Amino acid sequence: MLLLHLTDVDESRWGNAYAEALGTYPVVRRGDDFNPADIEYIFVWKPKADAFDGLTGLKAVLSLGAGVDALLKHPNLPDVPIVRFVDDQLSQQMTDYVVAHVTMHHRRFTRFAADQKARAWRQFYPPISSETSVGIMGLGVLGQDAARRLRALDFTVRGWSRSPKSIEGVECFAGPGQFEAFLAETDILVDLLPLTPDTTGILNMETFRKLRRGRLEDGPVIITAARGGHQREADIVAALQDGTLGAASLDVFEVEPLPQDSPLWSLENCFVTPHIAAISNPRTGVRYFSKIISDHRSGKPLVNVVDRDRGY
Ligand code: NDP
Ligand code: OXD
Repeated sequence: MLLLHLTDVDESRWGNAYAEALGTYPVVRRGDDFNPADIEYIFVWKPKADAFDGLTGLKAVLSLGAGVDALLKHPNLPDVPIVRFVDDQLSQQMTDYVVAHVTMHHRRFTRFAADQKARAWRQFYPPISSETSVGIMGLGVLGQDAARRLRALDFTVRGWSRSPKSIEGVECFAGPGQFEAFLAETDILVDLLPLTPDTTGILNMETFRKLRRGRLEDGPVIITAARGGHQREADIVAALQDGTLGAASLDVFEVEPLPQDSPLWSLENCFVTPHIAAISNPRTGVRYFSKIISDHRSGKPLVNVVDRDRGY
């Protein structure tokens, strides 16, 4: 039996789609009449404190989110495998967001938008894409997809991960020891890391000061679309004001929704979007998790299982 436990999401839409996809395999929601001991799989997003109570027959937790940082902090998380969401459409959406913001910043849209508002005719020419380097923090499912598409647009692409990688056309760096070298020739920094103790607060003034200066007029750029816990927003504001950063695009924030009094809302060189870079799609999501359930029930191993020690 599959139990759905989704907060802030249209649970009935997912429930109906699961019922259709899983056929005779029962799907239940909170409030339905069922025996908790019969639940084999639970599909969650922002589970409440009692979400796992009585689930003595549980075989796996299925996470609607690709990021599992909040789930891993659940005080009653059972000791069963956690499967996270991995989906081509999710990757495509994220890459669409990254490409849109990289190309905007490369062509200095924040500067031209400000000039237009001021009716100022100020010509300047950005470097060509091949002379502009995009550094991607996180070379996992999302980071590698973004890297591929940025390469196709002729940007110089660099990437940083925990373990060493070899990706065609991408200069790869790994671990804390190579972080400075990775930053040193990066003009546009894209954050696609998971939130773990090691990555918390990594987007801070010290990091920004290590980015390459002189290639992009006005200074280097950051694009964050992973987790707000990575960023020190007071440092981002200061860096955008003192020129350490030329511009930023932020999709995630330390506190969401972004508080009304945040200075980020009104900085001319900052794009703010409300955590919309990529959203899990019920159609492809149900197809993905239904296959995982069916395969697992027929004896195949689970895929995309979270490593709890690594934290992602
Ligand atoms: P993956 O687990 O596939 O990839 C994570 C990458 O980060 C890996 O390359 C990993 O290195 C690297 N990494 C992890 N820790 C470190 C570290 N300490 N130092 C350097 N590199 C590190 O994740 P995804 O690509 O699927 O997703 C990334 C994140 O994006 C999610 O965790 C989620 O928080 C966020 N997200 C945001 C969305 C939004 O709408 N804003 C939507 C979907 C996801 P290695 O390869 O060596 O393991
Ligand atoms: C996710 C998200 O992790 O939507 O999937 O942020």
